[in-house]
Amino acid sequence: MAHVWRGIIREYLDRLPFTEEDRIISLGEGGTPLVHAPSISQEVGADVYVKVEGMNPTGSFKDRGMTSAITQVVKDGDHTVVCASTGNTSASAAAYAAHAGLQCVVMIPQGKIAAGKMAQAIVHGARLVQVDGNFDECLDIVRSLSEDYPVALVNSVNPYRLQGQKTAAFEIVDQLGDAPDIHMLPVGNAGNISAYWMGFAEARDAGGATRTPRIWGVQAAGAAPFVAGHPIKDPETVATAIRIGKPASWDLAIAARDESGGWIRAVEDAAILAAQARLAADVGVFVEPASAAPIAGLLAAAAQGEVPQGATITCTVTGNGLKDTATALAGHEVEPTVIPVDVAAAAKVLGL
Ligand code: AN7
Repeated sequence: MAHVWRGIIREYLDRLPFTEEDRIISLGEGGTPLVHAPSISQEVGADVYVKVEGMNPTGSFKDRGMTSAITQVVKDGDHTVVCASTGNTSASAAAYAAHAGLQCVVMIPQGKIAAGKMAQAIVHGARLVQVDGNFDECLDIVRSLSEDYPVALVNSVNPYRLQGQKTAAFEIVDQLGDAPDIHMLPVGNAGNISAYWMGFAEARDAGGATRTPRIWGVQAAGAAPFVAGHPIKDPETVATAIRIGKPASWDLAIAARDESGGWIRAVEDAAILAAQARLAADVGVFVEPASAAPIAGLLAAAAQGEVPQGATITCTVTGNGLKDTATALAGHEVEPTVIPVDVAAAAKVLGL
């Protein structure tokens, strides 16, 4: 019988803080493809794969952390969850809360989240509050709310989020048969880089992997606190998902960078958009802008001769391009040709 994927908690139950007795809140997340990228591999002189996290139920990697966070909320008997979000966390929290029968409150920076993500929060029935401020300020509000009121915080400062998200590293080890030489991913609030490092380290300690990869994190130039070495006040980037200036998991991300022998660098918005187009055209994977940052960072590192030749490099592409079609189409002339219902006219317009 074909193996049917049962979601990350059931698949990795022995490596997560849950048991068979728990009521597991799952939408079947995880089990995402690791897709080889031949033309990018050739350009950089390494074997490059993308871990396509946009294939998750709500279209981003957040679902891995949300199945575990919401499962714990249910276990604790709480009824309302709250989060701040640049869009994907709110979409995921709204969906998992709906599935569990919980209330969900989301705080988003006004005017700065992609339309698809906004639609998800709305259709899943979340109480949407727009804040005249940025993500960092939204996070300050929900942290205080969760301290003073009976609402459970499901941002990645909730340790159950990182527990779920670390399973992506387990999958990469399972898919490759060992850890890669280098793992790359975008860095915003820095939960995911922390979770991957935990996952790769656990995979090595448990014997599934013989080593840990170097972690190369990539930020947008206008929102690069790790590159600056301190929080920044007014982050700005076309990649709204990572428009974050004061990452919550600061120390864990620095540890991931340094213990792995890696780095965190920045790329310009233009390079992010070019990498997004390249992934769509060359690999057949449509990602949102933030997710293209690691590819832009990889191409930049290769141009400077810093990619070890023949290395195996995995890149997490974190979210689905369908969430933000406006940004993807902004540089395109969209002028569909209209023809009558006629084969000859179709052949003519196609130059056949
Ligand atoms: C597509 O949804 O912070 O460094 O509120 O949506 O773990 O924050 C999203 C982050 C990368 C950065 N790629 O991950 C939110 C939010 C995409 C994202 C990141 C996000 P972290």
